[in-house]
Amino acid sequence: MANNRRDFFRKALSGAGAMAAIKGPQSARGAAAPRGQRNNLALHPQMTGGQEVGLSGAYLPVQTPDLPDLAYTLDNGVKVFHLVAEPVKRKIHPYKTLDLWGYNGTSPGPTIQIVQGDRVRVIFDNHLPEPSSVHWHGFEIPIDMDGVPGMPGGSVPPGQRFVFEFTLHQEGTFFYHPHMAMQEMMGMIGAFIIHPNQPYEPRADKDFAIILQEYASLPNNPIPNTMSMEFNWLTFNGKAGPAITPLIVRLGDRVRIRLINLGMDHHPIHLHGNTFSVTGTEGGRVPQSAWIPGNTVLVAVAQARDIEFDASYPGDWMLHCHLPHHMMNQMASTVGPMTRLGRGMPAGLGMKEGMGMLQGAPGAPMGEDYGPGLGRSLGVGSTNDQAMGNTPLSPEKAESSMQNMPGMNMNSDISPNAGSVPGFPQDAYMESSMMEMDDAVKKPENLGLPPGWSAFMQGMMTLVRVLPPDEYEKMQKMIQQNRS
Ligand SMILES: [Cu+2]
Repeated sequence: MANNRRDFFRKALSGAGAMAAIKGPQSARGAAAPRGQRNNLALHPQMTGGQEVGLSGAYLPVQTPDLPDLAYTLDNGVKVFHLVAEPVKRKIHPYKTLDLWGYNGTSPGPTIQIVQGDRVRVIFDNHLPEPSSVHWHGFEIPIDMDGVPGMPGGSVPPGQRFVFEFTLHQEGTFFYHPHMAMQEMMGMIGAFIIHPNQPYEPRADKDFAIILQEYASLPNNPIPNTMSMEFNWLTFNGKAGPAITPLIVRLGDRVRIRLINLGMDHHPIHLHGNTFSVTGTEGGRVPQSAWIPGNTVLVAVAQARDIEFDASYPGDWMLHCHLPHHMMNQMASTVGPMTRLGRGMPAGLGMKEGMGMLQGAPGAPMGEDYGPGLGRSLGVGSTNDQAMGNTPLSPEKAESSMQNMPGMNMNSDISPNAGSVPGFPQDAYMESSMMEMDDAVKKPENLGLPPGWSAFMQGMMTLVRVLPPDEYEKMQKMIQQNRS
């Protein structure tokens, strides 16, 4: 049914009908929502680069790469949003689709954008099979609108509706999520941007939002293990590198990136080749006198951090979490027969071993006794009895997929006795994660990157592409064509 609805809206959005269905000022932003999404198309006041204005007129809309905005209607000056919690399939990578929970057909949920001082009504429908809620993280609103269990709207039964309404006097980078921890780990979060009614100085030309998430999902299993303490898929806006759409900016632009974290880990987000200032937190704008320069900002769980910089240096600059395990995809134990012999091993261990706490248990900790199961499960379900490998591909397929990759050719770059060297493989992930997939992630935003680039982008990793004006204009044209 969801698919039918999506098809309907996709068709509708290609014509003029959809525009009439959504009230509010029109802008070029109307074409910017990803294709194939539901009616999340939001319209923003007309804006142009370099102008960031508050209530007096237009504002610079935040772009949330790979995610749509949530549309609103106006009811006597109140901005009315309709938020639906529901199960969602999310293709986080060309070769990995997860069964997540999210909102309005996407996970993370769509971005909500309003202006400081707005009165907002959110009609919340729970289409999940268990109670859910919406908590407005950081909002200074009446406690009966806080969306926590015990309060109205804090535990909305399946199939039920609750209507939130409040006036927002704050500005900054906020987010919404259920006040149910395991639902958060199934993907349920969305960005909530409150634009200031007096523009920030200096004004930004580009404004992006990125939500940081993590999932534990072994090969061939689409359902994240929300009890895991070890995550092997790390995402920006619900995509893992190289599937994350790069941030496209024009040389000379002032760029703001809003980073939002809701998961089990903290993420030190690092930008190459540029020094930025931390200009905002989950509490709003930081006064300029308190800005901190840096190239890495730690975004702790439940925090937001805004960074800003002038894009003065042309090039494709990496933006990524610097935790080594967060720059990888499909991480799995790289020791023992689970990886090397192709037949796999049972991965399920009991609570003690599965959580990585051996506490004097007999056997070889990283060998066949425990290696494959460490940190992966609670010893329930099929992983307990079935042998499973760590790689989605056979060694032969993995090898052929990277035959032409410099540094990744098994025949020339891996020593013949590699399989018998303890600890192998480490950076030669030739049987699992590191594969060239340029064609699978082809889109205008990736044009001009060197062949094989996709093999080196994994986990929480993307590019800030600082393009000279002529290249920038060309790419924007192609992006628009691709969307229309
Ligand atoms: Cu990280």
